[in-house]
Amino acid sequence: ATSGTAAPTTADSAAAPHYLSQPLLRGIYTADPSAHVFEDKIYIYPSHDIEAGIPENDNGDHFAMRDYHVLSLDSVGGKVTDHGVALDLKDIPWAGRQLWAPDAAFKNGTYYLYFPVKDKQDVFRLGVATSKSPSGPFKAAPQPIKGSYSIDPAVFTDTDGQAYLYFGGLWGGQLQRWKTGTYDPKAPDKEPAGHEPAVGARVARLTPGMTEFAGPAKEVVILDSLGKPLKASDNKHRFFEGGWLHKYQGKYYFSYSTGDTHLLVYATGTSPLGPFTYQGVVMKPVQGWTTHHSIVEFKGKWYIFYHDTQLSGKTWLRNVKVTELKRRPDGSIIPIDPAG
Ligand code: FUB
Repeated sequence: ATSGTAAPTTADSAAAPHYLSQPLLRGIYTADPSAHVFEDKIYIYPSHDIEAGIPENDNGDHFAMRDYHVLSLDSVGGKVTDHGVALDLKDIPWAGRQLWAPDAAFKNGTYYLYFPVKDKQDVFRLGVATSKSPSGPFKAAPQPIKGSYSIDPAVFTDTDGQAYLYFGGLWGGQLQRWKTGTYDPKAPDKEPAGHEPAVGARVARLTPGMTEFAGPAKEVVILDSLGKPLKASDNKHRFFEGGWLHKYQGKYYFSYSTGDTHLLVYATGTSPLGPFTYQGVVMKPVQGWTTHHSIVEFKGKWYIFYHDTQLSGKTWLRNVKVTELKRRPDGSIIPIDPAG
């Protein structure tokens, strides 16, 4: 089902010969999978890709998604359940167009869905919606989160209970237009000149109520091995979009897409607010322009959820996948070759 409130459907992915490299779902196109363990299952919060008939461009206008479906897995390798429409564009009072990559969190009996969508002035903002169930349906707050902008929200809740919202994406994600802290519609569509500092993702602490920023968002700084902030020209290492934070053995791992160089990479630090020092590649290029990922621990193993375009061959009709994430004894991530 692609619209309306679909009844849950299941696909027996266990039947696929190479589960860990096959699309998790075939009935609809899904991308940008944010995975979390809730109620002893893996819940995936993906984008729901559709053929909108809009010509392809670098601003991503053809990614004109209109709703979200939540997926769940009892086990990695088991059945994938599509819980149907969890939130529809028409039910978000302030939204204009383009429901892009969401994420979710849980606190005190409530599930929170964070999502980017362009407002009626065509500026990306982040919204929040709530539900008593991890699969929704979610009810959107009447206004975007104050102080939020750009795309790709990702929530990390630290062991002390403090939640952080990471966000931002270049080019069509509009992050380069927020250099001064206010939206500059005349700023370039792409990036600053190469000698200028790279544009960083943003991070904000969430209030205990989870629906607001506790203070202004700050830039996530990525340093090179000499301790210098990355430059905009360093497009094999600099942040582009799709940030994700996980903690492993007390260290904070900030991973992200490099966009036009098609990599997933990571940097580590001692605080969730950064700075982070660049470490290496998480995943080599997939089929498609780029991928978007999440990293989650489930029953003693670590997994990376990501997408490619295996089912359609079109960059805007993607399918989510999962594979195991392996590390060396020092905690460093062993790069994954999705073709290998
Ligand atoms: O799905 C739309 C956009 O494509 C996401 O927000 C980006 O991360 C990229 O995957």
